[in-house]
Amino acid sequence: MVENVGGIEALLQEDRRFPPSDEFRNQANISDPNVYEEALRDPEGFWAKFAEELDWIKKWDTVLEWDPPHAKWFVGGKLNVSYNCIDRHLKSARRNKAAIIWEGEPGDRQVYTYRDLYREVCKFANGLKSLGVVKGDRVTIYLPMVPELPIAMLACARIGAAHSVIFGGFSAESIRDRIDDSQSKLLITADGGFRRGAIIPLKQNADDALVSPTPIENVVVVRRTESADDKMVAGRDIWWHDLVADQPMHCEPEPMDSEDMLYLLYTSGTTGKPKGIVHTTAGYLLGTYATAKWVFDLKEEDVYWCTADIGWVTGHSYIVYGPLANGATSVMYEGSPDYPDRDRFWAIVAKYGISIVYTAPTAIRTFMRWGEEYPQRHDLTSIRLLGSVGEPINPEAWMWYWKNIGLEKCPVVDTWWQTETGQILIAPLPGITTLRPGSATRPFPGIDAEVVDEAGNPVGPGGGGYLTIKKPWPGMLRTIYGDPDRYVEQYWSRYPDIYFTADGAKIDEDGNFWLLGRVDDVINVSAHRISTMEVESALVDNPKVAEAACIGRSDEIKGQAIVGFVTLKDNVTSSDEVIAELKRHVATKIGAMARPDDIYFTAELPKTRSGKIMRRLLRDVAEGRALGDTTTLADPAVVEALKQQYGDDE
Ligand code: 7RM
Repeated sequence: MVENVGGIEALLQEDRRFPPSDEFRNQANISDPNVYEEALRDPEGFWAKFAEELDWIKKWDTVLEWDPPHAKWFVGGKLNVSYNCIDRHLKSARRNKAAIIWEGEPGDRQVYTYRDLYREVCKFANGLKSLGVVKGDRVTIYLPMVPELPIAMLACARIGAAHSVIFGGFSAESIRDRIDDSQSKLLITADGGFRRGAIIPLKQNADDALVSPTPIENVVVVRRTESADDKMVAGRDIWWHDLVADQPMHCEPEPMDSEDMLYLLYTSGTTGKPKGIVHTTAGYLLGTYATAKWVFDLKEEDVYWCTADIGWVTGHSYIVYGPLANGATSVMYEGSPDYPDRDRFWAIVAKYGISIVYTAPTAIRTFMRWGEEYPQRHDLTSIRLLGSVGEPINPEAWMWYWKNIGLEKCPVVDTWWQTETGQILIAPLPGITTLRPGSATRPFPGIDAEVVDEAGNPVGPGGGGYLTIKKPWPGMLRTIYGDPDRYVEQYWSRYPDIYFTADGAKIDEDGNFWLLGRVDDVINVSAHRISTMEVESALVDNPKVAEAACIGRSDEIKGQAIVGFVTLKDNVTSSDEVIAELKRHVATKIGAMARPDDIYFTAELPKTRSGKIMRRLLRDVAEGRALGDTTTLADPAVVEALKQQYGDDE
C-alpha cells in the first residue's frame, strides 16, 4: 500500500500552472522540448553527446554495458574528476573566478578562485600521499561545513582514493561503524564547528570513535574553533595546516577508469545497518554535470547556493561536483539559518548577489512559520531560480517560496532523487516545463521512470503506485560497499531488472509525477533519511527497554517526526525522566537528528499472530486517526489501550 505521507488531498486539488516566461525560455540552457523524445529514443546517444563536454584522458570504447542489474558507463574511458572540476577551468578567464564563496557562522569569510582551489587541492593531495594514502584507499571525512571539506574530497579524487564523508551530526558510534565498514586508514576531521553560536565537538566524537581496534592510522585535524589544541594524539594526529605547509603546489591527477570508485556515502535503509552507497567516476560526474547545467540553468555569471550540508548526497552532487564541473560559483555556509537572527539566509543572498537558491521544503516551512518580515528585510532581486529537494514539497510551501523568495518571477524546480541515484532524476527543465506546485514534474531526458502497481503494471494517469526506473542512468549507484547481494536484493528484486525506488508516486493526465513519500521503513525527518530499525535498535540498546517500535508521524514543519513506542522491562516504571533518558540515548547512539520527538509507553506492542509489529496501526495512533483494519492482530486490546492513552490528545 502506498501511504498518504505527503497529503494527497491537497495535491488532488492543486491545479495551478506556471509555464516558463518568454524571458526565461529565451535565455535557458535548454529550451527545445524535443530533447525528451530524442533522449528517450536513444538514451545512450544522448548521454554520450553530453559526455563530450567533459575532459577525457582517453575516450570511452562503449557507452553502456548493461548486465542487469550491473551497469558500466563509458567503458574503457579514462579521466579525473578533480581535473574536470578544477584544472580545465584554469585555461580561460575562469581561473580568477570564485569557485567557492564560503561564509562561517560567526561571519568570517573566504573566497577561493579556481586557481586557489587548484593550489589547495594539490597541496592537500600531496599531503595525503605523504601519509601513505594511495589509489584505491578509502578516506573518511568528518568535517563541518568549512572549505577544507570540498578541498579534501577533491584531493581524494585527484589521487584516486575514495572518500567517505560522514555528516557532522553523527555520533561517535555511527562514525565507528562507518569506518569499520569502509576500512579507511585515514580520518580527516576538525577540532569543532560552529552551530547556533556553540561549538560542535567533532574532534571529541572522532576520538571516541577511534578506540582500538580501528583501521585508522592517522587523523588530520582542521583548526576551526581552537577547541582541541590539547587533544592532539602524538604519533597519530596531525594539523591540516602543518601537513600542507611544505607540500608542492602541483599534483598530477591520477588517470582513473570510468568505473573506478569515486566515493562511498552511507545512507539509511530498511535494516539497522547503514548501506555504503558506491559511486564511480565518469557516470557520476556526467550525471551531476548535466543535471546541474539543465535543471538549475547554470550560467557563467550565476552565484549558486545549495544550502544542504556536504555530509549528505545533495551537498556532494550539487555543492561540489555538479557546480564545479560546470565552472560555477558555489556558495557554502557553515551554520544555522537563525543565527544571529532568522534572516541569515536572506542576508547571505543579498550580500553575494545569489542568483540560484537550492534548499529543502522543511527549511521553507520553517521560514513560513517565522514570517515574511525576515526575507523582506533584504534585497532578493538577484535571485532568478529556486530549487527544492529532499522530501515532497506541499503546494502551500511551494507557493510561499515562489512568492516571498522568488518574488513571483522565478521558476521553482522541485528535484526528486536519492543518494542511490547520485543525480537528479525527476525535475522540471525550467526553460521548457510548465510547473505545478507540489510536483517534481517529469523525468530528466534519458530517464525512463514509471509508476507501477504491486504486480509491476503501469498504473496510468491518476493512479498511485511505486516509482520505478526502467533503464540504467550514468549516476546510478554501482553496488553497496562490501555487500553486493544486498544491492541486488534491495533495489532490483521487487521487479526484475527494474530499479525500485521505495517511493510512492502518482502520475497525472499531463504525465507529471507527484511524489508521495517512502513506502519502506525509512522516515524522512527534515529531509534527513532515518531508518526506523536504527532508532529501534538504539532504543532496545538501553537497559530499561524490553522492546521498541518506531514510526514516522506527519509533521507540519519536519515532514515527519519520530515516535517511539516502548515496552519497558518489568522492574522499570515509566516517567518523564525515562522519556528524557531514552531520547538522549538515541541521540548519543546515532546522532541528534535521530532523537525521537515522542516516546509512548505500552505494556505490549500490537503484533500479528505471527509476531510482526503492525507499524501501520502505530501510525494511526500517533496521528490521531481511527484505527485501520485490526483483524490480523493477535490481541486487539493492545492497540485499543494505546489509542485510549495517546490517540486523541494529539
Ligand atoms: C536527494 C536526497 C531520498 C529520499 C527519496 C524520497 C525523498 C528526495 C524529493 C523526495 C519528494 C522530492 N537523497 N525525496 N527528494 N520526495 N520530492 N523532490 O534527498 O537519499 O537523502 O533521500 O528523499 O523519499 O527516496 S536521500
